[in-house]
Amino acid sequence: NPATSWPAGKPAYTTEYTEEYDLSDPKGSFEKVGRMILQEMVGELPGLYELPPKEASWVERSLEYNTQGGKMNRGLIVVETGVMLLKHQGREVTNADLHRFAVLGWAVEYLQACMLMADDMMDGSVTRRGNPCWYRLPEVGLLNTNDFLMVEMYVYKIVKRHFGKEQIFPWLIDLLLETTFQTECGQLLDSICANCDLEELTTERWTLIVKYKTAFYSFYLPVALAMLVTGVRDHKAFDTAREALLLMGIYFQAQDDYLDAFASPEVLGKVGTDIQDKKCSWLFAHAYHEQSTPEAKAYLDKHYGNCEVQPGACRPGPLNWLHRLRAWVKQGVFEVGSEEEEKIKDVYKELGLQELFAKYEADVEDQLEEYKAKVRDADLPWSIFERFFELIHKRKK
Ligand code: GPP
Ligand code: MG
Ligand code: MG
Ligand code: MG
Repeated sequence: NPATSWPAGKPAYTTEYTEEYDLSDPKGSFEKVGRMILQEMVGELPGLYELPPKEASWVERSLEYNTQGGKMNRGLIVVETGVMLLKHQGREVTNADLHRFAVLGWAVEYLQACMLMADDMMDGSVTRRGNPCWYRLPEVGLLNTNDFLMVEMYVYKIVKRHFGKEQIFPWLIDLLLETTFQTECGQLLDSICANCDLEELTTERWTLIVKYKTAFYSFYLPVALAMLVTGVRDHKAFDTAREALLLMGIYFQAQDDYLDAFASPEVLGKVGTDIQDKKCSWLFAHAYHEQSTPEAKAYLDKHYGNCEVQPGACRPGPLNWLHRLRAWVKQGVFEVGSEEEEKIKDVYKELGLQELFAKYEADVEDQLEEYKAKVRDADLPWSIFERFFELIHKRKK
């Protein structure tokens, strides 16, 4: 591209992979590719972007902090899916194939990282992956906005570096852009809840929110990338995969909402904010609209999204409690939220939402079974969906 090939050395491509990708150590191999990508990306900054050492180190630290240390499910599933598809097509799986899948996996991980950096600021969250949220660090603050925008652009730089010379490049970019926009639509639906009446926070709205804010990028995207890069071109295959994956993605966010209230922050690596933030969560929508009693409704009307924040409680607040936060994270100790927040969790329990969730979970399992035949009919290996579901089914974090 004559418009962007400046300065000399740009664009830089990687097309050969000398390291061996060891499938018997899926996480270790995937992480290795992650290190390589991080070095490639940071390595360009002084030469191609004239960034002095301090700023280049800032970017490096931000990438380390925000893109590493997650469960990497989304990224790993690209590799697994790619392998299953090649085998299904009767093709050999080469070392280059594995690296290419992993690179796309990291593109998804970077996209996820930038979403979380933005989301934590919007949700006023405190911790992420067991550490303080990046924007909560005193030296970061609002600079987080630029940092997450940079991580977002790294998604495209990674894909360009490794796929820029290939025919499929525009399709990969299109899929990533489209998915990002879908996620932003979901985040809008999610955020506007703060300005809604509780009456409007229905289970229908919940489904719409989570389909867009979570399911497309977390479930459809990794599989669709692997499909594109292994040469799948049939519309029906993408449509069938999308349907089944959105079902799983919606269930995944139901779990996220459930864990927000009922999992311990030590295990989850983050402190729940949904009640305080007046989110249209799975729990709230069902508590208020499906299972409600007049007393429960009255309590929610009074306190949902409107809890008293205790001084020293693990909530957004003045920066001075950052020291305490760091200490808590170190010791694995978290204070609980306000009394009202805890009471709302009791209301959820009294309304039988834990049992209802178990029932919903069983329903999802049954519904997914119904996709088996459709998936085979679309000439896709069922193992992709089975494996993805196995990763998230009954998860505790
Ligand atoms: C998860 O919601 C949704 C996202 C991370 C998408 C964010 C989208 C943007 C366009 C920024 P959540 O707030 O329930 O996740 P968590 O519980 O992990 O904070
Ligand atoms: Mg959040
Ligand atoms: Mg959010
Ligand atoms: Mg959540």
